[in-house]
Amino acid sequence: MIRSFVALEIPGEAVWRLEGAQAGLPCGRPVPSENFHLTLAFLGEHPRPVIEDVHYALQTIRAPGFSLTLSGVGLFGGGKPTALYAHVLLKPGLLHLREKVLQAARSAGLRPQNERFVPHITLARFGSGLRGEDAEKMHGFVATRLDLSGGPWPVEDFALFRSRLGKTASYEALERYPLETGLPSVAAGAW
Ligand code: 3AM
Repeated sequence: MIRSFVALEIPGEAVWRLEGAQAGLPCGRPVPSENFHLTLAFLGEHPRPVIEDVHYALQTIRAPGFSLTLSGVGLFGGGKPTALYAHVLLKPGLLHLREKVLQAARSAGLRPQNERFVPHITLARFGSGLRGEDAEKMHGFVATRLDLSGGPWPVEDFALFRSRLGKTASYEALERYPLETGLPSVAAGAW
């Protein structure tokens, strides 16, 4: 069985900014920078032939490249925060690619979750959730990171990842798929 997800890899300069944003984390487990990614769709655990079908469907995706822009940080989990993340601006190209990826997964027989898309890069995890003083400290920390910004950085491909769970999860890009990066053609009458 292969546990997998489809995601964007994070440009080097953005990784550097995100590492900076993790500095001084008051509690929780920071995500190692080699694990930074932006999830487009979590696929779950499936036998290899199913993942191969997903791969063939992902190969057929034709979608334009776009850019990645960091915009502040946030917490998942409401009153008991479970994760700290860097927020990424939701651009039309990113949303379009996500829709295409979900369609590809469905065409291979999967039923990926389709909850509201909050584009993000997870920076730290807090297990079952922070409470009391730890939660307060984390809210204070977030307040000092709201001005996190960076980019736009070009996104030229996306990838199918294998996830191996353990004390620290390890992610391996199984395949990469290019986005269309040609300059947009000038529309007729745009002169
Ligand atoms: O991009 P992030 O870090 O938010 O939380 C997991 C990680 O998301 C998520 O898939 C990404 C790569 O592991 N994930 C793990 N199990 C999941 C599940 N059962 C899940 N997302 C939804 N449902």
